[in-house]
Amino acid sequence: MNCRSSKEYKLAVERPQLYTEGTMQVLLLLAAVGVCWGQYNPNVQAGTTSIVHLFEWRWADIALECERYLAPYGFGGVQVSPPNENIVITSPYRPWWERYQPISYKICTRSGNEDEFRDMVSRCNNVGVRIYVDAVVNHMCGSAGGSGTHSTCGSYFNAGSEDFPAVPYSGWDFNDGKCHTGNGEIQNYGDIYQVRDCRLSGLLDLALEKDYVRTKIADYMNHLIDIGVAGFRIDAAKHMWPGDIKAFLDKLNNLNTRWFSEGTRPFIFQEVIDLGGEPITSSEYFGNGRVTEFKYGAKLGTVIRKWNGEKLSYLKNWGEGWGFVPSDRALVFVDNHDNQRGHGAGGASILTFWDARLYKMAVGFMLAHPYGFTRVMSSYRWPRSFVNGQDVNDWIGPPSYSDGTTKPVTINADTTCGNDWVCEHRWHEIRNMVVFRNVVDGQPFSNWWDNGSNQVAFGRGSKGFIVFNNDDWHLNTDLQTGLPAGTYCDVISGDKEGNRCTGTQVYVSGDGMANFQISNSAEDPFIAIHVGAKL
Ligand code: AAO
Repeated sequence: MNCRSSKEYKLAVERPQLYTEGTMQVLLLLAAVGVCWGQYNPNVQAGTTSIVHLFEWRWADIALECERYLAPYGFGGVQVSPPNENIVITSPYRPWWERYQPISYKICTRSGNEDEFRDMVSRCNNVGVRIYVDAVVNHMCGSAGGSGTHSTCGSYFNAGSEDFPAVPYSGWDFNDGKCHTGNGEIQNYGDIYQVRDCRLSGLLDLALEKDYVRTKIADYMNHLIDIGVAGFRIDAAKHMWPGDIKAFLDKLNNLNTRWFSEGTRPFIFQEVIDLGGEPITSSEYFGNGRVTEFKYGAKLGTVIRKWNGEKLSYLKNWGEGWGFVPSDRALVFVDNHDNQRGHGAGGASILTFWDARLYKMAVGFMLAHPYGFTRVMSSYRWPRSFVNGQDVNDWIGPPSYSDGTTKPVTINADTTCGNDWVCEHRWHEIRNMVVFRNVVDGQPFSNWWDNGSNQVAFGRGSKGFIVFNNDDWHLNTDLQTGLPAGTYCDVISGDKEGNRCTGTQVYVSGDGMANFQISNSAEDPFIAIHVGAKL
């Protein structure tokens, strides 16, 4: 998007004499509708509205997936795993979380090298699919990381002396002096100074108040921007002062004009876990970009599981009405790479691919509802093993060969993925709801209906309508859809292929009414119709 910088807006307010009346009006209008602040805009291509997290995928596979699947089905972009060099951990053997322990900012990981990364970014951008990088910049590796060249690119480091010559960072660049807990770790999330100045799980905490550190981080991010990425997830943002984040974001370049219009700012979404109950709130980070709304998946999971007396009918005021951050500040998701395996926060209510039936309903609800910018999770399978309610295999890394290299994502004849890649984004219910969201983009939330229990329905203006039956009895009811008369193909039970429907057909009469029947024992107890799947 082309838009004036916030600096210019500030100048216009402070020194209006510099601007003509017309320009002033445009600037004030842009500011009022909030589109002038580029970092909130996902920079997806017009007509696309969601991104997918291809957790631990290789760059070569992502490039192919952009071309063969994501672009054709209208996915706007991909969040990729951290691309910078990380520590190699062998006990346990190559856990996924080693990638959250940086050793340098060289583009060199199990997902691929810099050439492969560049190739992916170009090929995805060329088909209109954006790349978002998970930026791990709060810290380097853990204090117990040892010394040597056990890193994904072979760069030497010494965790004990805080020496990372491949950046370079030395002891001066870490926060040790600022942290006042006995062991240098965060011990109490109720203390905002500990959370920002001490070590998260023993990870060496960078001194982000130093201009040198900010510059090194900005150099890394600018390198990625110049390659063509569209934005960043800021890992562990809660553990950095909002002002320090702002300081390195202010040093970032505009996006590459090969794919983005002049003056486009990188999209920023910050990982701030705010479930309430801690002094640090996500609103402190709004000035920098969007934030991850963790309440979203935690609450939606509770409702769809019908825990704590929750019912789908309570979702009528879903969104800000549930105490979430403003919609235009939210990045939302049903589960993420942490809480799908008990890391991070969200708790037991989080729905994942392991609970496929409920999960599809949750993702369907998320993609139909207008709140927030949506991210779909795409996972790999691992052998879960619970001991006292804890998955002792929560560390297991991506499908890989015995030498630790990641297995490619193979595609089966039925379009699902092989090699233990789950590919939730290819489940036809989820993929079709990504399309649904694109079709209804910009349409208001409308025609809510509920039975006071767990049967609910709502529309998106005159473009789409969705009905859920999460009760233990049959649903059979006539509802106002808001859609033009005609025969629609339910995109949950099937697909529109040419002029026929492989699933249930829904007949909308001239007054917008339609009859819906959903068995409570259906594998997918929900129906979604939209004008793009009208026969
Ligand atoms: C690994 C080992 C550690 C070892 C360390 C260093 O597991 O034993 O000490 O290496 O050698 C990932 C893994 C970590 C891994 C790390 C580095 O998850 O296990 O450590 O890589 O390899 C906090 C942060 C949040 C973070 C989350 C995991 O605030 O930023 O922990 N997520 C990101 C990434 C994540 C990554 C990192 C950060 C580090 O997404 O993949 O870690 O780069 C409360 C706080 C939350 C806090 C949780 C942590 O949550 O509010 O902010 O998240 O605690 O448990 C209820 C509450 C909720 C509470 C929750 C849990 O739900 O309502 O507020 O309980 O208590």
